[in-house]
Amino acid sequence: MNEVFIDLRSDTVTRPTPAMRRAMAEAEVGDDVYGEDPTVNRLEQRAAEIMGKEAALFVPTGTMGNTIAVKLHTRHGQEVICEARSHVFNYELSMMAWFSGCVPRPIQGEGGILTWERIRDEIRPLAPHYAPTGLIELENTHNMAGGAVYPTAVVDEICDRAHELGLAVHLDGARIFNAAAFLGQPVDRLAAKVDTVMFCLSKGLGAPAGSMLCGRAEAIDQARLYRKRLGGGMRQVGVLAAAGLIALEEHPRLLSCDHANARFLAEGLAAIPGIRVSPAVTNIVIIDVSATGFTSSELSARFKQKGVLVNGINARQMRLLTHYDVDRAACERALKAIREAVTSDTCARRETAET
Ligand code: TLP
Repeated sequence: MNEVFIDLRSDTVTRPTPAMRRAMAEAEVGDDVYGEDPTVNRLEQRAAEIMGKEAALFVPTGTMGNTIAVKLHTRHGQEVICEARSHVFNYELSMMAWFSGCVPRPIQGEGGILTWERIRDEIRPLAPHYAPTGLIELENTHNMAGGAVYPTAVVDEICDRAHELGLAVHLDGARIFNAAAFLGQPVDRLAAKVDTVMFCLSKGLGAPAGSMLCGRAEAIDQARLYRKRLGGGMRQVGVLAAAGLIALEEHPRLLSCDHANARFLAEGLAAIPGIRVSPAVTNIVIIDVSATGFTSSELSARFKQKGVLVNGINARQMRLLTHYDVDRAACERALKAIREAVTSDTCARRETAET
């Protein structure tokens, strides 16, 4: 995308930093399918250490990490409990059905956050009419709930109770480092009780590609085979792991800047007529634009004309994400452009909408 745009569509859009590019150019590599890429091995070891798990697997995408996790914990014909707006249910092309033969059992969480109370009544035993529950899946931070963060005690309780029933818990921690920055707790504490956790190097942490799936050594050995089945055996991929290592070691401490920028954006957006803002907790701001008289796709086009990229979630809602490539000055410019795009003929549009 052209340099002139301020890109708030996602935190996936960051480009590798100069340090990452240098590390990529200099990376020691080998064939990772033979386990011979020293940079990948180092990344997997560090990811496991930082996440407090026995082992980790480098996967090309978060979607592949979640897909493998669902497969690890379930059998065909089971249900996966997840939140109604979760990524695994809404944005992964039914991978849990396609690869694992499972159906989702989506449950509405309060602000995107599930509790054991909400989950408990949805757990199904094998019975003449039921598909039994195979897995509980949580998302922290919760993307479409505006970057909402799970209180760690809530995750712990879900895991404890699930384990008592012999059920595993997988955490989609695509943005778990944002949750950790918000809570002021280390990521291994947040993920202490989950059976597997996937996190993305390529979102807030800024790497060009890659995610990690972490868990028990035996599970990760099995996951390596599923990755190969999915076509994810990546050979001399130390060139990407090198950027991932920088993302993992250096970038978590920068995330609170993104959070401050998101709050700044949220406050500015709330002052624009017709825009309703959900509280910005981490780096995601969700706005309802219905009272502007424009649909979100109309606004996307208008913002783009003014140099700002924002995607709609649906006709009424839009999502803005802060990340390494947008600083405070860019947020200020974005707010100015958004205000102009919304207010230039809002009144006229509103009158039209009301008649
Ligand atoms: N999220 C992307 C889009 O797919 C919506 C984004 O722009 O936010 N879990 C969560 C919570 C995610 O937000 C995403 C990507 C994934 C998993 C999948 O990661 P990738 O894109 O690497 O497959």
